[in-house]
Amino acid sequence: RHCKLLGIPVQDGAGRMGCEMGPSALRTAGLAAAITELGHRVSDLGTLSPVPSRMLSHPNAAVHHLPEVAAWTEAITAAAYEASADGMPIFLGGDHSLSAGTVAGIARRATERNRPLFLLWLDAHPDFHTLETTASGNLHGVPVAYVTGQRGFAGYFPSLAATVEPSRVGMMGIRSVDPAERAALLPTGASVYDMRMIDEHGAAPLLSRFLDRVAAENGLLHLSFDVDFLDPAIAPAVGTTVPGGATFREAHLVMEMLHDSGLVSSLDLVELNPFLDERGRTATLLVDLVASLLGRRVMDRLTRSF
Ligand code: DIR
Ligand code: MN
Ligand code: MN
Ligand code: MN
Repeated sequence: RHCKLLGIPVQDGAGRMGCEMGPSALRTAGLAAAITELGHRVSDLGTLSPVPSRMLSHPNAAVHHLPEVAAWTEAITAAAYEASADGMPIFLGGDHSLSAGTVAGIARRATERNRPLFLLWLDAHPDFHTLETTASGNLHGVPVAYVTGQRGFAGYFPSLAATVEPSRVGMMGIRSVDPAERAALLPTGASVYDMRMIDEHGAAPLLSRFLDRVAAENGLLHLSFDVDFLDPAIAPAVGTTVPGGATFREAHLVMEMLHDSGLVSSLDLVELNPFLDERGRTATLLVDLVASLLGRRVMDRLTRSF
């Protein structure tokens, strides 16, 4: 594989500062070397810069940094489209508002290739607010609504060249959902695998079912990985920790299964806030999870059957 790293140091979509250091922390934790060791090629495309924004305000007074996030989204969409021409883009965040752009750019690419785009959202939150419903006003809470073409973004966020079919969205690790998000998500047909479902059934059968659908439709799969998918005990460096997240082994299993499927064609690593970390342990864990996604096994298996 040819992995292409692109730093996207946006932090205006989060409720506190620090995500702009995410790309640096991931590089410092050895992301490129970990990928190279697995026999893949790595190109570092560098880091996007903030772009000038125009005046923009929304009737929902809670919404903040709308001009900045809208301008970032436009620039990120173009960069993601470009990066997806070949190889596997890995977008280093930055807060989760960046996925409004990465998924939009990848969706345009998928449509041009006549491939359906599936989206796997690993997160404590569904990020399904619209500009009207967000109460925090933190725009990292809106990207899934935007890329699936929900109403209310026109005139604020860039218009989309292609949307993601909501029924092609899978979410795992969900455990903090606002009432407006729940109401809006229910009728969409998105597969929401919340923590209770992981407890009851295990992550593996839920993920298998989703991956079978991607394979059956010959789809492309974009993986969006929010640090708060993980339990805060193992991944403290995120501004919106929620107890009861994915364990170390659940997270690695998900990544290993994704590797075995061969379906993931692009990746976001988002919400890492190195200012909140304990000596880089969260960044290091993310690097190890990416290694699992790209073929490293924690336990090398002598046999696949038992
Ligand atoms: C919450 C938290 N639903 C909000 N969202 C977060 O602010 O809209 N997403 N933290 O990752
Ligand atoms: Mn500010
Ligand atoms: Mn998120
Ligand atoms: Mn989250």
